[in-house]
Amino acid sequence: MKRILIVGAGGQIGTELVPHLQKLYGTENVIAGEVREEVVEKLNETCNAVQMNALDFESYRALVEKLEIDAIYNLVALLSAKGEANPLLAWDINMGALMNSLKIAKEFNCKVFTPSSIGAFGPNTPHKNTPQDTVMRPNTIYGVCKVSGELLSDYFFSKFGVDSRSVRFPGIISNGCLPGGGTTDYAVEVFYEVFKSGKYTCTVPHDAYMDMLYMPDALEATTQLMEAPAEKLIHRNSFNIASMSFTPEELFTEIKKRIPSFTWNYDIDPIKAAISSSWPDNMDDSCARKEWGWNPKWGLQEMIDDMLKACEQKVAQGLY
Ligand code: AKB
Repeated sequence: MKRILIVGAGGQIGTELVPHLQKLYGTENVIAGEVREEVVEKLNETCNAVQMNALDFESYRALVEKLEIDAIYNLVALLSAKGEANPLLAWDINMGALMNSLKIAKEFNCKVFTPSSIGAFGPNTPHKNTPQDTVMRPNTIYGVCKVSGELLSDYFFSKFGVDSRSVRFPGIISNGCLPGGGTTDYAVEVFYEVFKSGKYTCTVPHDAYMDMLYMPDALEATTQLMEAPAEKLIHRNSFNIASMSFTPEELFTEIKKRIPSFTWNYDIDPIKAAISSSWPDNMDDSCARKEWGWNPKWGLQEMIDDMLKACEQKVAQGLY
């Protein structure tokens, strides 16, 4: 990979993937594409950013041609809870951006990375040690898009030879940019609220057990998979990856051990409750380990310590 375009670069993953890729491939070779003008301005302070709309095929295609892009990271998506509020829009955005990315990649021989998610699984999926290949009947539009996206990406590989790759991300915990509209967002928001108000109201049930992942491992997974030798990949779209699983109650209890004054309560959002109960408890990630060496470094305890340190500073600086 020499020239990389990150599409949807201003979101939770993109904000941290941009500097990660800059370190690996050189600042001048990483271009951050983003639709929101004010976010493009902010991105421009630290990288080459361009205003683009992934749903506008002709202008997206022209940009890839002009910049001689050879790898696309397509991060455009409405997340699970937001998707349920507007399912038809979620389909148009999530699938429209992916289809355009794949068509353009086919024409210009680009590699493509697209995140899938634990949201690709559904209520009938085995929840414990969820296998790589298993029942996938999600009942959210976000999940329907993720399964469709996995199949479409595999199809573009087998039919047209597009080098498409993907991981099924758990809920990602990070301190660069807040997520928005996801079911797992609580596990990020709480770290800021600890320092802002000392209390947190959680909209996900206390016992909703879900896979989670710390951002440094998410970034490592992305670049490790993209650099993996093609002949080693039996699966492509998409790999289970896992490092830790917990419930809200477990997370908050661990935080309280460090900040004894912290308190929390619950005000359950029924949509998030239904979504979280349909997702795996913990995925079997042995295929990712075998095929491209997935080996996460961050567990629950280290992640909490690191998040508390970072979020305390951000709140003190008035950044959140
Ligand atoms: C969401 O909660 O929608 C996302 C995800 C797990 O894909 N964070």
